[in-house]
Amino acid sequence: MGTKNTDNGHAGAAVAAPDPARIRNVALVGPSGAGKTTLCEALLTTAGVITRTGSVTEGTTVCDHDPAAVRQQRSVAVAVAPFTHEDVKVNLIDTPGYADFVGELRAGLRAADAALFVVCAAEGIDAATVALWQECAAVGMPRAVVLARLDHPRAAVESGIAACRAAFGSGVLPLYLPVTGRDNAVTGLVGLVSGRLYDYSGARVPVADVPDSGDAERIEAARAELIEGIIAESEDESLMDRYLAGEEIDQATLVTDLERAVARGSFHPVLPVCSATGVGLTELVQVLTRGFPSPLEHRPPRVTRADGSPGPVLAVDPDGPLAAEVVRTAVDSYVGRVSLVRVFSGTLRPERPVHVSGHGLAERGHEDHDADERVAHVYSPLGSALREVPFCVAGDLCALTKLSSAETGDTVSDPAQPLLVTPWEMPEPLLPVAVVAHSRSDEDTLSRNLAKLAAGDPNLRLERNAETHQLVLWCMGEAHADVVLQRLRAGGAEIDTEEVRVPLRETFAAPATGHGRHVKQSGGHGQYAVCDLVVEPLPRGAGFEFVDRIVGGAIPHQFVPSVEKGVRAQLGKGLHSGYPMVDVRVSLVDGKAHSVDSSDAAFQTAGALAMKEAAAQGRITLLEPLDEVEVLAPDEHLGTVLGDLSARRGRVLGTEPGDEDHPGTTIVRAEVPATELLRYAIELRSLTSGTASFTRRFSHYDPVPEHRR
Ligand SMILES: Nc1nc2c(ncn2[C@@H]2O[C@H](COP(=O)(O)OP(=O)(O)OP(=O)(O)O)[C@@H](O)[C@H]2O)c(=O)[nH]1
Ligand SMILES: [Mg+2]
Repeated sequence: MGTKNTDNGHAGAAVAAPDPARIRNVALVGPSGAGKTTLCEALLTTAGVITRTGSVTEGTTVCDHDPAAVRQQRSVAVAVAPFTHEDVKVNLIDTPGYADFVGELRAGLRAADAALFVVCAAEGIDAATVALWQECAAVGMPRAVVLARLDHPRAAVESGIAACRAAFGSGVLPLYLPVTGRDNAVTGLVGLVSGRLYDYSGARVPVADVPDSGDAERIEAARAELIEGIIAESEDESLMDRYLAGEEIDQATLVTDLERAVARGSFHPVLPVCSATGVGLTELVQVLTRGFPSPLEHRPPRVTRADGSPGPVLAVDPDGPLAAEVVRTAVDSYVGRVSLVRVFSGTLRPERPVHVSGHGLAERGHEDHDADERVAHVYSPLGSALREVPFCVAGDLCALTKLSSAETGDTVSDPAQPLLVTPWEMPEPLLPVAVVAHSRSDEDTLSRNLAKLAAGDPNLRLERNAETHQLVLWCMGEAHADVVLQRLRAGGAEIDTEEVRVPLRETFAAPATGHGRHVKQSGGHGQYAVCDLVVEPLPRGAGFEFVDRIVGGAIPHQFVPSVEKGVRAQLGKGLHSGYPMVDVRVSLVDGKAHSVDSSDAAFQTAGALAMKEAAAQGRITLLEPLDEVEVLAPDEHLGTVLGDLSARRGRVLGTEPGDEDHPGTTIVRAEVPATELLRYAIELRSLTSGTASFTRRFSHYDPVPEHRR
C-alpha cells in the first residue's frame, strides 16, 4: 500500500460515497489462477478508473502490488479497488485463491457484503474450489458465479455451468448464455432476463433482439428456469401463480427480485465474462450495481463494550456510534503503517480522535491492547495508491495511516464510547520455519521487523522456543512463508532459515546409583561433601521426585536441600545429550559431612557429581514429544492418510465420521512424534490435493525408538 503507484495511469480522484445504499462491497473469491485479479483490472479499465490494463505476469496490476505477489505471480493479500457506476460505488475486494492465504480471504469476506465467485470456464470444480465456496457459505455470503477466461481454448460455458450446479447446488442458474462465432469463440451474450443479445464481435457492443435461430428453444428453457428461480424468492407470493398462468413479468420486478434472491444467499446467478476480450464486462457491472445487496442488507457484527458487556445493536447508519474493523495492515516504506478498514456504523472523518482496541488474539502474539489515537487523513485505497477522501460512511471501506497500535482484527471506535468487534476466525498456521539473524547487527532489525510483521498478519504465529533457543515462525504453508521472509528481508534484516529443532527429554531406563564426592581441603576454608544417590525411573509424565532416606544424621539435615538443588540443576542441564531429564525419582541414601568444611555449595556440587556418576553407569533414554493429531479427510483419501501416518510412526487412536457439515469425511485421531510433523502442513495438502486439514497439540513424551537415536 502507500504511495507506490502501479503506473496503470490512474484517472481522476477518489469520490467518497455519501450513502450506504450507494455502496457495493464485492469480494472476488475463487481458486488460484481463475482470473480474479485480471478481472479487477478489466473492470477498472471499463469503468475508466485506470487507463492502462495491467497484467499479472508482468506484475503491473492494481491489486497484486505486494512484491511477493509480483514474484509469485498470484495474489498474496486482500486488496481493494473501487470504481463508480451510475452513482454507485463498487469496492472490488480482490482475495487470494491459494490455500496458504485463506486468512486473507476471510478478512476480505469480512469487508464484503457479497462475493463474485470466479472460476475458469476451462477448468472443472476441484476440491480446493469447493473449499472456497464453503468458506463463503460459512459466513452466509451472498454470491454470484463468474465463468471467466472465455478465450481459453478449452473454455466451455454450458458444461462449466453444469459443473457448478453439480458442485454448488440447484440455486446456481445462468443469467446470460454465450453466443459463439467462428472457432467456437464467444462473441456475445444473450440476457435471459432482458431477452436481448449483446454482440461483442465488433468495436461497439450493439444490443439487439435475439434473432430466431435453432437456439431459441434452449434459450427459452433456460429463461423459464431462471425466472422461476428468481420469483421463487419473491416476497410477492402471487407472482409465481401469475407467471405460471402465463403473465409476462416486467423486467423491473425481476431485477428487484433478483437482488433479493441474491441477498438471501440461496440463489447464485452465473455470468460468463472474459477479461481478455471484454465479453460480459458491461453486464457484470450492471449485475454488481443493480443485482447485488448494499451494506444495508448485511447486519453489522455484534459489539461489546471494553468490559465485555454487550454493546449497542448497530445499524448501518452514518450517524450511529463509530464501529469499524481493521481487515488488513500493511507497512509501507514511505507512509508507515496503513490500516485497511471496514466501517460498520458511524462515519470516519479526518482530524478526529479514535479508540483502537484489539482483544482475543493473545495466543497469536497479539497482546490485548487499547489506545486512543488520532486519524489524520482518510483515504480511499486503489491497490497500493492512497487517495484522500473527506469521510468514510458506514458500509464503506477506507485506509487509515499512522494508527500506530492498530493491528489486523482490531476495532476502531469513538473514544467516548469504545467498542469491540469480535474478530473473525483465523486459520491455524501449522508449518514451522526457524529463522536466525545473519549477523549480530541484524538481530535488532529482525526483532523490530518481527513485531511489525506479526501486527499485520494474524495468520502468522511467532514462537521463541526457550529450550531450543530458536525463533520459529509458524506459517500457513510455503507460499505464506515466502511472503513472510520477503517482508522481513525487505525491512532490512539479513536472515537465514535453519532446521527446526524439536526439544527432546532424557530419562533413566533402569535404576542406577551414584556416589558424589566433593572434597578440597588444601589450605584455607575447605569444601567437604559426600553423598550417595539411588536413581529410579518413574512413569511418563511423573516429572521429578526427591526422597530423603538419610538415617542416623549421616548428612546434617540443612544440607539435604542443597543436595536436591544440585541434583535439580544437573537434571535441567541434562546428563547425556543436553536435554532436560524427567521422570526420575532420586533418593539420597547416605553421605558424609565435615563439621567445618561442609557447605551448601559443596553439597550442591556433590549432588550434581553423584547424578553424573549414576548417568555414566546407568542407561539413559531419549524421549521425544508426541502430538495428538486430528486429521479431517475425505473418505476417498482415508487410505492414503492412514498409510502416511503410519510411515510417520503414528499410532492411530480411532476414526469417526465427520460431522454433518463435512459429509463423506472421516476424522482420524492419532499420536505422532512431533519430529515427523515438521512438514506435515505441506505434505498432507499434496497427498490429498488440499482437501484434508489437521490440528495438533502436545500429548506426552515417549522414548525415541532405538534405531532413530
Ligand atoms: N487469456 C486470458 N488469460 C487470463 C484471463 N484472465 C486471467 N488470465 C491469466 O490467468 C493467470 C491467472 O490470473 P489471475 O488474475 O492472477 O488469477 P487470480 O484468480 O487472481 O489468482 P490468485 O491471485 O492466485 O488467486 C494470469 O496469467 C492471467 O494473465 C483471460 O480472460 N484470458
Ligand atoms: Mg489474484
